[in-house]
Amino acid sequence: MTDAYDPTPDDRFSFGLWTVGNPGRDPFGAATRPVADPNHLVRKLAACGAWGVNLHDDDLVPFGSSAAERDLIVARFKATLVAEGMVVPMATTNLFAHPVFKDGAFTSNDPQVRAFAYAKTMAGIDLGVELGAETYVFWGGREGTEADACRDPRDAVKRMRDAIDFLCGYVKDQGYDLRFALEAKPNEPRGDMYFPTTGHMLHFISTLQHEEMVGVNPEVAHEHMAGLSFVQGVAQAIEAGKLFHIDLNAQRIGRYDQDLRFGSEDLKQAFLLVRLLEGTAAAASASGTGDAGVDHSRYDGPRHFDAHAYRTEDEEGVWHFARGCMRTYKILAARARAFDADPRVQAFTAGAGHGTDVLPLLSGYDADKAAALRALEVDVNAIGARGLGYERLDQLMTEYMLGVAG
Ligand code: DIG
Ligand code: MN
Ligand code: MN
Repeated sequence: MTDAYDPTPDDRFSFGLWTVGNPGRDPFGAATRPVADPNHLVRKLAACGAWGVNLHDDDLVPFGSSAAERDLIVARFKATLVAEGMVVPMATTNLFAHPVFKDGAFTSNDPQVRAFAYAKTMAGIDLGVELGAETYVFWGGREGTEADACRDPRDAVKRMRDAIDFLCGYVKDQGYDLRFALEAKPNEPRGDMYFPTTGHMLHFISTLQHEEMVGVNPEVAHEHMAGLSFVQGVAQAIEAGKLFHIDLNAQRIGRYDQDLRFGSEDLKQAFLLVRLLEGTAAAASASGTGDAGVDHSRYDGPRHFDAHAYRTEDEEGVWHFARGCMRTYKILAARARAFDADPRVQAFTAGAGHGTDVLPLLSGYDADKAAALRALEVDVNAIGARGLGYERLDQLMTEYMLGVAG
């Protein structure tokens, strides 16, 4: 039985090979599922209605493969992609599994490790571009510390900047049409990781030599681990024109990186995130507040799930997991469109209309505006006593989410 929420390639949903291929291994137990062949995963993802598949270099070409072995694997994979009508929107490098990276890759104290990480990443970039990737993600899984005295954190920042600047230079020198997306995480597997949140990454990008080709790849679970609002962080990245990719999943606060099925935990934040990404919020607020020059551009990149099935599941459970990620996203998008179409909601996003006469004074300094602002008579007591109706708005949103409104 199919319905309006069954995914199609037009939805641009993508999964990493490492997600639907996760064998259920964890720090306390062995794999509960067989390791799947990448070509099998592509066929099953296509059958689920996914559009794209992403990969780390080692997910497709086992570490240490010869050039001939690599070419054979890649040729077969490309043939499968064509046969299944699937694309590779994003690629990345595994700079965290091999013991050589145990104390970091780009931030390692050992220049030889850093050199090897550069070379492995250039090869990974070549592979990604060969497969059609337009985005290259950097997640610094081992870039961090347990023994903080091991290096000056400022050296770590400088080394990371040298690496990203160098690799941007490589992409430009090769003439690749590729952008970088930096992914933050506060901890795990390292005790503390450098660049722990998307906010840290947004500043770091502003210090790069080729900042125009570098954005962020925020992940739901990672910002939640830091106790932050993922929606607000993503909104700031969109507003800065830096949301180049996104890792969708679910997470319960105060736990290890769970990478759960999208929407399976904090449904309200998932609803607000989908509302933001799909632009239903932007459309409503752009027509409402009259904020001059505020960029509410929506996100037009892949809807990528960096998540995996529960360890309890067999392969059938994995594909229920994958379909669940995509269906929940589509259901929430439909609910958000209905919510933002509601005149009562549009009245809110249009703003109560109070005090709009002072809007021209609030941007673009000049002495006249400063004088006018200081001469302004503001009835602070009347404003302070005014009810804002947010309980009604939030309950309305809850009822749209629960499907009893609209
Ligand atoms: C983990 O959150 C990381 C790795 O899975 C990968 O490097 C990146 C790609 O989205 N996310
Ligand atoms: Mn991720
Ligand atoms: Mn994660």
